[in-house]
Amino acid sequence: LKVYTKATKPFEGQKPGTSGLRKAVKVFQQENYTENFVQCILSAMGGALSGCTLVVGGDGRYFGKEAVDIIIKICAANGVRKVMVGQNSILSTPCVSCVIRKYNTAGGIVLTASHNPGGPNADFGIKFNISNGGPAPDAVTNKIYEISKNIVEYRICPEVHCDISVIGKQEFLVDSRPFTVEVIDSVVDYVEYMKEIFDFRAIKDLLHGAAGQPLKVLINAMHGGHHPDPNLTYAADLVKAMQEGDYGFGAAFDGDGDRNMILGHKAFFVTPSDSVAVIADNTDYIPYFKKNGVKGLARSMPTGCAIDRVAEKKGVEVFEVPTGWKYFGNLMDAGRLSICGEESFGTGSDHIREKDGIWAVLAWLSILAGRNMSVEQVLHSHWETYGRNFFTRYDYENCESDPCNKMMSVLDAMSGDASMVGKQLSHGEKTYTIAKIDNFEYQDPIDGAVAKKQGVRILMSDGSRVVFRLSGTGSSGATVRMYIESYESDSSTYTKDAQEVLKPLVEIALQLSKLSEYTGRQQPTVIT
Ligand code: VG1
Ligand code: CO
Repeated sequence: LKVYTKATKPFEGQKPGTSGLRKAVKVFQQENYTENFVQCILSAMGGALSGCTLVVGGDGRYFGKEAVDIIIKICAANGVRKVMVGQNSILSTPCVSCVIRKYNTAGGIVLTASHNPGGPNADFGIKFNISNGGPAPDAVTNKIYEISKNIVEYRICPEVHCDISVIGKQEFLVDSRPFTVEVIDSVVDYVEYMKEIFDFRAIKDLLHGAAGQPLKVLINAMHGGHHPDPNLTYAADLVKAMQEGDYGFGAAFDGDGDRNMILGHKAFFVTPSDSVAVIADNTDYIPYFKKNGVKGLARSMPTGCAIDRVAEKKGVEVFEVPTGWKYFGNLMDAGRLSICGEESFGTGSDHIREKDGIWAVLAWLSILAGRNMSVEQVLHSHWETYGRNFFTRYDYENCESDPCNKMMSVLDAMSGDASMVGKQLSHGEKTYTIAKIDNFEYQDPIDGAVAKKQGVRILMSDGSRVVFRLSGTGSSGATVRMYIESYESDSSTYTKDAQEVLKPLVEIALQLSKLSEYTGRQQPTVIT
């Protein structure tokens, strides 16, 4: 088969965000848009490209199959030896990570816009994962972006026609070099791995009620037709069904299966920041950790600090990284990080290099089985030991970009203003004193890479925190995220509603940032 070189022109804005390039489907459908970006990914691989194997798959949203077809044709023309594709283009994000690692491939391309809605009038996304199975670090995504600004041509082999509905290998000769497309089962490798990590027998006994009542479980695998973001607002169906009281455990996943929300009986809500802390505290019930030990823990900066307390008690390192799973990878590769999470419903471990929703559910079920407790009992026991980190996030979606950028620069200026430290801020009975204010900067302890301006943090003298940042996954306008956290060690507060406890700090944060003025919004789009 023949390789063609097609002339093209750069598109503006092919800059991967927190988690790949996310745009409206219509943007990806423009002539050469997707081709350009895929060529940039491959070109950025440099010497690692020729003769390599890549994994390709996604969450099955609109435009996924078209994108797979384009990727295969461009890979064929760029000297890739083999592409492993999920059957019908489907692989969850954790599964892509698992397959990359299992077969030692050079990387993979994930086709998803995750928690953004899908469909012809909604979003699509392309993300490159490197050979460790994790999202490409900034150095790689910056390189992709640089190449995208100057691209003049791409290579394509239009005659590679594959049937991705049939599992098995299809062989081609491209420019007289062999090229293989292997269609793989969408779940088999992942399921096998989960069976190694967890004690399925114990989970089965729990579900069947070997030690008492059977545990009834309700799962909502959210999909791209809706807003597939597992939180109390967008997974309202699940919450409502759980409130009826028939089920003891509920969970929702996002479109690509890497996020999770955990609910107990009657929709008792586990915040993601607590969830990861509980898992870290209960590793005895998970065979993988009994075998490998727990080397270190981590969270993203805006995530509630519950896991820090677990790390302290266990005497292991704890890391605070910028938002986005790509920042955990190096620590895991270096053997310094075992379990980590983000407040945005992301939980995971070093079993792969992506967050993993199904893994989180299996971890929770293992803990419930091991401790013979309900979700709510596990949480209460956790708070009794460690105190409770109340946490909430306010999202203001799709605002006008300019005023939001302005607000962030005003906050940034505050973070450099020494006179802010010691300032007292009050609302009602509550008074907070600013202990520190900065724009979060992270230096990767392994490769020294520096990520700057990752969000303005206002740290109060009692350990409470307020964080402001702009989303890097939206496809239009600006989304402001405001994160509020406060720690309580008085057990009479543990059963209180987080919104009630955090109200004064929320009001203080809104006043300080003048958020309503800048965004024009009186209310957030979503509270999580
Ligand atoms: C959001 C979350 C972040 C998460 C990212 C990707 O990013 O806040 O914690 O890692 O989405 O998740 P941002 O920049 O919009 O705040 V996923 O499931 O969309 O890959
Ligand atoms: Co996701």
